[in-house]
Amino acid sequence: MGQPIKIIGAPMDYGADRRGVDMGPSAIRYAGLADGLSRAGVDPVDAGDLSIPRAEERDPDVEQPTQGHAKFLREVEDVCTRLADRVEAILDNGEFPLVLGGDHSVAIGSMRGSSSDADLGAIWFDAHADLNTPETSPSGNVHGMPLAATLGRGAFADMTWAHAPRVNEESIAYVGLRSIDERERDLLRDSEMTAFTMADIDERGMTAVVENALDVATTDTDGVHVSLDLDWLDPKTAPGVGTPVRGGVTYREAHAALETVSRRHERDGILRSMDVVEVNPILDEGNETATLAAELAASAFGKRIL
Ligand code: 6HN
Ligand code: MN
Ligand code: MN
Ligand code: MN
Repeated sequence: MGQPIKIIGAPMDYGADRRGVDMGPSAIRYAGLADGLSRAGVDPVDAGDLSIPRAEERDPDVEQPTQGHAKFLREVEDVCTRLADRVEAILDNGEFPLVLGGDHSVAIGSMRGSSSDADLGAIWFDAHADLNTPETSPSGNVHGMPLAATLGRGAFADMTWAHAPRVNEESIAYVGLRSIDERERDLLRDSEMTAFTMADIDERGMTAVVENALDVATTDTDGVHVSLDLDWLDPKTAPGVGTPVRGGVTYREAHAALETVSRRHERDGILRSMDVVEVNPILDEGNETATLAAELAASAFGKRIL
């Protein structure tokens, strides 16, 4: 057994419109995450959940940034600050942080913590670009903003809890993009990030695309953060998500992607942290999206068919 894996739940749904992603950590555990990781040959230790007040007890619109709109931003700040501290402490202890969301805004905390002592690359497995700022967001939902927050774009520039100066846009690669808002597209085009869309996967195949994404995320960095949003998959395979987009990756492509990450990790020890987000058990069918989330985590840590 290699480095112990510390599982930490962040049952928060402040960043999403639909209630239910706060149940993601429970559903992923129930689906057999720890067993799957053990069978993959790693040593999982469950550190439990961060305690997070229910959204109903909060007012979504207090203390907004001066421009634009970001709902529950103060609550997201509180959770992500605590999460970043936990992630950093886990790494300082020689363990691997595996964060269970929660909506995708938890990645702000994961990346901030994971990059506190390291230059961090990232691979973003997602249908969406998550690059809106409070100024460009059509929804005001912070789960559409975590990369803008990490990179300190727009209103996030002065928010030290969000901006992670040791994450550079040159070291971020998207895999599987297929839904981008209009103003978000301009932000992406003007950036140095690498974006592999579904069309790239169609043309070149998943394994080649992920190898390329890993090259991007490992160049001039000390390690890689993998952020896995379950709406990356096709909604027929992963129905339990709040923002489904047709035309996503298949069951087999998803496993191939995480197996490619795992092979590179076995060779070069590249992985530093990971989050698995946006599982919504209320919208799921028979916990299959949570089950897939657990399986894909096991694939990332070395589960093989033979
Ligand atoms: N996610 N681009 C849309 C928005 O509201 O900003 C959707 C974001 C979805 C975010 O799935 O993590
Ligand atoms: Mn430290
Ligand atoms: Mn996302
Ligand atoms: Mn998404």
